[in-house]
Amino acid sequence: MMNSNKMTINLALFGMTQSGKSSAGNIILGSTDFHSSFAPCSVTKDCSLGRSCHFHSFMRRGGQEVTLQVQVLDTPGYPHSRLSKKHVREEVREALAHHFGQEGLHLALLVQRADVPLCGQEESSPVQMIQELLGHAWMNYTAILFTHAEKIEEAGFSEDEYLREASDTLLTLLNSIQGRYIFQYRKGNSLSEQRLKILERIIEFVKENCYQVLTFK
Ligand SMILES: Nc1nc2c(ncn2[C@@H]2O[C@H](COP(=O)(O)OP(=O)(O)O)[C@@H](O)[C@H]2O)c(=O)[nH]1
Ligand SMILES: [Mg+2]
Repeated sequence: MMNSNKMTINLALFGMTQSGKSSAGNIILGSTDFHSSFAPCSVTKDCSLGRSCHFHSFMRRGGQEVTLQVQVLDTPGYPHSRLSKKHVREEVREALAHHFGQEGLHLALLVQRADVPLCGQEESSPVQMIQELLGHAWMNYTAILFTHAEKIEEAGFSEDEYLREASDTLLTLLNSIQGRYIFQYRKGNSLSEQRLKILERIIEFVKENCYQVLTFK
């Protein structure tokens, strides 16, 4: 949503349980709104919306400084250890309609652990959940956020080498989403530096998409 000098970017997080969705949401928002912890099973059953503070003069548009606010929808992991696919899908569908029904969604982030190879496109993949919820235009509104990216460095790979040697499933997916990906490192950089780098990439994708949104009834 955009009025003269304020812009709200709406994001939704998808991915498997323990992929780092809530933690990524907290980094993006600069908050601890979402509960994030190690757990041997799926904990989150409900969607929840978090809002960032206003970032003044974060970007310029049409010669004007724009104040940016980011809204992030955190969702239950899928596959879920307690809830059926149908249950999770309907929960997320309602939340998307409730929070972004009119304003629209700018970007869905598929949160994927960098140290867990993405394998075949099975029935139970979070990618399929995104396709079912976003519809045929999903490819234009999806990016991958790789968490645990520090493991890539620890293994002595560069980002490019990692992507070159990635599974065919991942390469095909990246190809369909026009190479939109972000690496999230938990090392060295302060949280605000991490947030800035991730936000800059997100804005880049949203701009490339001409600020278009996907609306939900
Ligand atoms: N080392 C590392 N740990 C992470 C990263 N992202 C998340 N975690 C940890 O992984 C666990 C699960 O994260 P959480 O955000 O709750 O996952 P969710 O189930 O997808 O919401 C937590 O203990 C996080 O601290 C990351 O990039 N690197
Ligand atoms: Mg979570």
